[in-house]
Amino acid sequence: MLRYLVANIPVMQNFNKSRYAGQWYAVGKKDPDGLFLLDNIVANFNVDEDGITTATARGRVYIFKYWEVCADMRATFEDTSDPAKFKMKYWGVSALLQTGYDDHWVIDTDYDNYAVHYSCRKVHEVNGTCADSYSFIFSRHESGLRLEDQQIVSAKKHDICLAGKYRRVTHTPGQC
Ligand code: ODT
Repeated sequence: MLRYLVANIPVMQNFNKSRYAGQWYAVGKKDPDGLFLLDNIVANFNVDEDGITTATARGRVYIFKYWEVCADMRATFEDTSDPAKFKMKYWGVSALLQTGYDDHWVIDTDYDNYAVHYSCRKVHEVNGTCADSYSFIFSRHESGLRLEDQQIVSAKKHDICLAGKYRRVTHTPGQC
């Protein structure tokens, strides 16, 4: 199996979106082309009683390359035939922020400590690999991943062909 084809990327089996709900701190990020969220990124994933999934996120961004603001983002999630693969429509509370419609795939999570997210924005038509991806490593803990989760997360980064491409996402109290 050619893992580097977007269609073959392994995602979380038997994903349970209700258990994924709640607050997540981004602790690592592989940026897409034209990066948006820089640091202090915290996301809240919500599933209501009808199964409707929404999220909010906050993080530090630069607008027009030099103007630093804390972005308040909103998103709605559409289910697909695979429970770990969503389509995410997102927009900013302020109109100056990014809007978009991205894949939101859950590669792996234990729900209580870590989650590995992946999104491919553009698939190469010729060879099926990803031409523009981004990925978040989320932790339930602001302090980062527990030692025992770091190995699992490293293996998953390798599985999605993004090992070595992540940067650390810092959290500075009071910044956002
Ligand atoms: O930062 C970039 O460079 C690309 C990222 C663009 C997407 C930002 C939009 C966030 C919208 C709010 C949704 C957050 C969802 C979080 C979900 C789950 C947390 C585990």
